[in-house]
Amino acid sequence: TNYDLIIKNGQIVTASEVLPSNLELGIRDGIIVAIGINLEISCNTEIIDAEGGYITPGGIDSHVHVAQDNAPTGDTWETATRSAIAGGTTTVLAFASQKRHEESIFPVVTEYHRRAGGQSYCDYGFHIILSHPTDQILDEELPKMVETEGITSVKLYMTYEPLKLTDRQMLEVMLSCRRLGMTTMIHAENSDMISVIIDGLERKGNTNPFFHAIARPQIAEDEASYRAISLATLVDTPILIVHMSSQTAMQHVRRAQTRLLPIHAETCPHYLFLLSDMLQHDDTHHDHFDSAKHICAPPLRHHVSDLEGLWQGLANGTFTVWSSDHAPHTYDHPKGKKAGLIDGVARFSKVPNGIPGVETRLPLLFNQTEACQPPETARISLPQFVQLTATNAAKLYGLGNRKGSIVAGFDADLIIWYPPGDPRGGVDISQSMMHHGVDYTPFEGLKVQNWPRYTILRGKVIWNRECGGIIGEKGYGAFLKRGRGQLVTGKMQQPVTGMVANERGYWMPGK
Ligand code: DUC
Ligand code: ZN
Ligand code: ZN
Repeated sequence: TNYDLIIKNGQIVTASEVLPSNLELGIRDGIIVAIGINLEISCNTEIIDAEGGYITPGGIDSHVHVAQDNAPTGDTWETATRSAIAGGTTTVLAFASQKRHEESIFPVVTEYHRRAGGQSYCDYGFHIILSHPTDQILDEELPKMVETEGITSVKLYMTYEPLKLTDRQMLEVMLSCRRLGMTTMIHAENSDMISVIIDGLERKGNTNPFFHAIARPQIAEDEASYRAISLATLVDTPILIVHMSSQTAMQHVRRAQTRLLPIHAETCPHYLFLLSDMLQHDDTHHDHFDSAKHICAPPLRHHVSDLEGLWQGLANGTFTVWSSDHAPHTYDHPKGKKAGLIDGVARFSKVPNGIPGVETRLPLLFNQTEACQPPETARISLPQFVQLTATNAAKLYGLGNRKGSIVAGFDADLIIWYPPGDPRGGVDISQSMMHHGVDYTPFEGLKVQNWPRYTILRGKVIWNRECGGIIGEKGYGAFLKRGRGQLVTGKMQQPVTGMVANERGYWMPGK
């Protein structure tokens, strides 16, 4: 046996185990081919000594926005994926977004392929945002997308005028996804509640960035989340509610899971580490509008207890995935965040939503495990970290046969962390160390005790923090044709009384 690369002296972490450090990883042709003791070294074997550091699967960030039409500033595929690998992420799933007037989704996907092609440092795939789900798209095009493109997930919006679907449309999409084994992602906020509040705030001149958080209260997320779960239950379709920010909404998911419904949830670093005081006017800032840097939807919540509730959900398994919702907008640009500064007057409703975070996603969570904390303050275990950042996303989105775990036969996508307690791993997060294309990080000043030392994609070191930084090549990242998600089919519930499946798999009112 010949290995191209052997990694030794590391503690391999999978979704279920932390393995002893005498186990070595043998890699050939970009694939993990052996996990064993004293692997045979040949003259062309490269060796990396992990020095006792943990080795985790390369991160899969299943929710990033890159070069979408609604974001004229911010990242290109080059800058976003450069940022991803510097933070340990080896696969991103981004969005190809259909606009209302577009009658076919094939040109949409072609265009997003054009934007990403040859530009990516990491592997990537697309979800399709459906804003105009015609019968033609649902019946003819989606099946082709699954077969020819390996695009096996859609995202639906319940809010935002240009994107939002009616309940009926959501049901129709869910039925198609159910039939095709696609994963349905849902942005759950009640659109009318939010627009009524925004109009009222604007009439009173309450337009500073802080009012963004007032305009999108928890009840709007709570109601829409419960409605999404109800719709999914009616048609017996698995869903994933994206970027959940509040405990009350999360509890609907928890209750549904207790009933064995296939309801999945995602949360993101900003909802666990940041509060709405970041949106407050702050006199120490030179620039009083810079709280707009923290405008995202759902918004940052108000209380530490809100954060605590979400930490519980991560620890008790309510959340399936931890994604960044990387949505980069340049702050100091008239089409970026400052689109909300009109003749010197702040207008929160004109600020593009979203914050960058693809680079900081993994270190922020790793810092909450026993690798960085004493057992009494660790929020989650190392295997849970692996589940939330890689394994579950791979399974949910149809990559579970090749990515998301450290096992023989899988792609050698890996992070090697600094040895626990090694001061070289400690980082004060700041914009100056970021690799993205935007001019700020919302996590400025947060400290973490460890940072990816090496990022490895299909056996190649693409990030070496001490020696060269970004050493991968633009264009090495490949488009991933995905299979059907594994977590979307598993546990099907009995349909609501009175519904029977017809031969196409539709649940219809029975006799
Ligand atoms: N909210 C969204 O709905 N999308 C992108 C970013 C954000 O904050
Ligand atoms: Zn969203
Ligand atoms: Zn998003």
